[in-house]
Amino acid sequence: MSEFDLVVRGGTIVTASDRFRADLGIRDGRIVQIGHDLSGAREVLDATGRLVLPGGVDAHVHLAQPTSDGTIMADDFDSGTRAAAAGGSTTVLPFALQEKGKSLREAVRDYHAKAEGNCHVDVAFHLIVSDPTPQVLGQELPALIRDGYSSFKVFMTYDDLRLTDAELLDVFEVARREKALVMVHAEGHDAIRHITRKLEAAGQTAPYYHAIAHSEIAEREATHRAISHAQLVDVPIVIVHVSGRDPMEQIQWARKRGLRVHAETCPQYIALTRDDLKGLNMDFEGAKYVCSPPPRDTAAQEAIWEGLRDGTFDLFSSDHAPFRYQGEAGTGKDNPRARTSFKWVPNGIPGIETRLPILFSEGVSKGRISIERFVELTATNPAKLYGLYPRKGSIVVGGDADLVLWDPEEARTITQGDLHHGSDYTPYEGMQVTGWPQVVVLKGQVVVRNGVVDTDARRGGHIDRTAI
Ligand code: DUC
Ligand code: ZN
Ligand code: ZN
Repeated sequence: MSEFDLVVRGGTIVTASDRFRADLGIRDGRIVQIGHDLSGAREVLDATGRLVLPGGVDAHVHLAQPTSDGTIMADDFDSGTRAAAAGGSTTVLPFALQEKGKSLREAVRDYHAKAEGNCHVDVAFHLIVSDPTPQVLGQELPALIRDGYSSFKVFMTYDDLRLTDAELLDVFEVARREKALVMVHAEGHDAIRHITRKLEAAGQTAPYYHAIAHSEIAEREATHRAISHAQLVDVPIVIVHVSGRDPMEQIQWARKRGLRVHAETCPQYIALTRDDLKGLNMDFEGAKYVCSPPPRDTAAQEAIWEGLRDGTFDLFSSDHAPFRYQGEAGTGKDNPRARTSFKWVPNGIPGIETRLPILFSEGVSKGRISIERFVELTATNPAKLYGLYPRKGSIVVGGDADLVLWDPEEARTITQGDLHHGSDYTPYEGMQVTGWPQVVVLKGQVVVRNGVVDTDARRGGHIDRTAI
């Protein structure tokens, strides 16, 4: 009998703290040895000239999520997790969303049914709490947290999702008692609505004006308000999808006071600007870039890089929220109502497959961050923060053998035709990147080889966070 099922030989292993040459011995889906000249394997992967990274952990993705206006998300678990694998992520955390008036427990049950048997990588669900009724606060949420759904998102904007300040404080209290982590979408609803009304009155309804309505000031104000509420209750929070310097400064302010405030940013805030929402001469093509918060300007991008370097950010997630541009019968971004005002354009852009190549290329290849920091932001920290470490997020004996053999020299031009997601476009079309995942291993099994996904395999599944 072979000692190992798989040996990964001759690569440079990178973790959040170290970079070294070694072989990896894998048995029963786990790393069992890190050493030199390992032999006795059923299969050997030659990693010469490759970086061997922990599989990416994408802690913020939306798959098959219901929307209030009937727009259909472009990815279900099959296509979304296939795209994740192709882009080097072996664990993703999507959201089980409670629709207003409905049960949170039911939402989790439905979401499991959607995921079951359809995952190409491992998944763990965050919750979205949109209707904190006494039943949800008193029973469903505490019970779900104890069952391992230990992180949930709340919104400070959107008519169908937002919580009032009083409700935010109530859910923060539950999180503190049950030791859950709250992710906050911090944008001030009334400020956005106020600007939107003025823009619409002036006939400024093209997609570009989404970026004006969703002002960074509204993001800054809401970030501070969320932090203040969390301070009052004494609960840790994550401010998700931070877009620029103003909200970053609020997070730095909180940290200086010893508050437990974590922060996440995303590819769109280093690779896009609000000018992308202009499309071609302020036409509707700009809808392809509509997401919230929107990308800002080049100064904001520089601020984000500072935060990625200096530790302000813990997490670099995709915020993959995929819609088709041209969906059938009004189900895409380009639909008749969206043409009447930016406020009806479905919010979100695809990015699950391009997250790692964009940060690697713009960050590591261009010398802005180290490869160790890349691993920390994209795999280790998300695994630690969301209760998946050390099984996920690093390369350790006993951990899952989730690995990426990364070619740091591969030059690619990102283009829709090469991607695996369900959207009919990528906002990064034409972007040149250096560095791409070549082989991806999930629990000791090769799921991507030479960039080609084993589409039949579906070796992923839901991770029970109580069992880590
Ligand atoms: N928030 C997200 O996290 N993703 C997409 C849209 C949004 O508002
Ligand atoms: Zn959000
Ligand atoms: Zn999101």
